[in-house]
Amino acid sequence: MTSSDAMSSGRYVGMLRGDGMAVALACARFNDLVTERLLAGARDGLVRHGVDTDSVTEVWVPGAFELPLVAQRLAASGGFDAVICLGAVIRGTTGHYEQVAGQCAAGIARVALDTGVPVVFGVLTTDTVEQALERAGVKAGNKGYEAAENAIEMADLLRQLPEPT
Ligand code: INI
Repeated sequence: MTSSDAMSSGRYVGMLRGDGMAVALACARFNDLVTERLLAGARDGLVRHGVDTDSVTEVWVPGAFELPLVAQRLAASGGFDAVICLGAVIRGTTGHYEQVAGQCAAGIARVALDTGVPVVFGVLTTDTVEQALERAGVKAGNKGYEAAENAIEMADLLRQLPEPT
């Protein structure tokens, strides 16, 4: 569906067409055995759907808790069509799982609403490292890849929708 089709039908659907898009990846170093795989999956998803490798920016932060601040800087810069946050919060390794996971999710949602830029939650929240690895490409898909698709779909949808007044 093209933008003009959408205008005439009143139906908007984001498509997986990443050509011409600039995307930022914010990745947490904590549990990097998992997050490196999410990053590889996200890069794969972006390139497969037409995003030029040179238009992908990669930024590392210490842990998932730091993702919202960096996402906010990236989104507010005006230089990106979407920001993808990647992390792995694993219950088994922390006593403050709920706080880290909760603040990360809430912060990311807030950045998207504050900036109007799609900010995707590509953060695994699992009980064990094994479960996280499974969802990072070993067995049950790759959440990084899915995050890339969500980012492109949302960025494409927003480029079709009317601008805010
Ligand atoms: N950060 C993570 O990304 N994943 C975790 O599982 C985790 N645990 O287990 O605590 C974690 N903690 C660090 C946190 O994100 C911050 O970097 C730290 O609290 C400093 O602000």
